[in-house]
Amino acid sequence: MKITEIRIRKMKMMMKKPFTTSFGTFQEKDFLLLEAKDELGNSGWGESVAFHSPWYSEETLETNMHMIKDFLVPIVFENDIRHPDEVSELFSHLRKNNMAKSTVEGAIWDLYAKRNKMTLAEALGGTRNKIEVGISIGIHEDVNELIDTVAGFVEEGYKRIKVKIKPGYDVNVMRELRAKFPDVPMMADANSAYRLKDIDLLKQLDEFNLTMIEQPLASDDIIDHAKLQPELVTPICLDESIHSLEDTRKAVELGSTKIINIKIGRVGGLTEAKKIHDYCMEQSIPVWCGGMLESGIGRAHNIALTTLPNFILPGDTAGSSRYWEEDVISPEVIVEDGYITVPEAYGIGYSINQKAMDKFTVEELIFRT
Ligand code: OSB
Ligand code: MG
Repeated sequence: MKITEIRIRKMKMMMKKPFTTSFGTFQEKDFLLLEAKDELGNSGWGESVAFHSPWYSEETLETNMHMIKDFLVPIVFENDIRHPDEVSELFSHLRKNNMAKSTVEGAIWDLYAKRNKMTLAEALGGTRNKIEVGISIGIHEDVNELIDTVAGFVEEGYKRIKVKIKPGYDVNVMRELRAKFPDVPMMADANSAYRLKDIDLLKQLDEFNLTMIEQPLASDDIIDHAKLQPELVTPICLDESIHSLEDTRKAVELGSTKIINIKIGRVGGLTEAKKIHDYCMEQSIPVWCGGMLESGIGRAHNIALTTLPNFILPGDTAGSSRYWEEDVISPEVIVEDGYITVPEAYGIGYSINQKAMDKFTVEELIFRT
């Protein structure tokens, strides 16, 4: 297939409510969407999960723009791509910048699936027609407000509750939550807010029967996590530390992690995500799909990936209405009883809500061969 046109949209969407992690608060979401078109008039969409600021990783919307415009688009235009698995290969001589690479690769996966009249889930080898979902809840300084928020999402049917923690907002908060919700599957995400010296505090979390603790230590660490894991009953799940199949293998071999959070953008695209999934399945390491507060485009990619068989834990792919008054896709992503039904239309399976898409577009760049 020949890619003949690429359009990049700079987007700005307002979140319904601010979302706070140990590294910062999101309210306005600035990000990129990318549309790739082929010589037959098919079109595919990808989303950059890079944020406005380098909080979660070093990539930003602007570094992604630079990478895509100056390096990735020329490569895609110069090559005849037979299968989307070739894209990460074509990008492999360029270091890191995984979220930028994933944006382009994601659009090509969608395009490929549409061109071949299959769903993205089918193109990836997915086996489910509905996926089980959990929800990630940001830091609420008022614990009673947090409890009300959790109660609302439990009521809506979400299958597991993840809460963000940070130093000073951890054992105390989890104790109150566990007392209120004794049977709800629960986990905590520290987003790298602790160090090995906090081991006594982290051990106290074992009391609450958490499904896992996500990324307690440094964002680039696998060594200290390997020292921490044997001291805890609670399984560690790595998020920020995992950028590739190789990172996954090393973390698993060292015993740094018992569960992997796969984020398509963080690992450089769906092809690498699938490799990590397959390796973890062989190693009996469960995986789940993380979230980056995506619009409907990124959400649709996450849903398709989650149809693979080793996604056995509920992920963070909540419904559109959890984040947005109006999403850029139609229909929006709907969660019923803790499940999302995988769409049956070709490619990502959702249409573009053109009115919303245009309303939230700040700038559009067009590249043609
Ligand atoms: O660590 O998983 C994370 C949001 C922004 C940055 C990092 C993370 C998150 C979330 C929210 O936990 C996931 C979502 O609802 O999309
Ligand atoms: Mg996380």
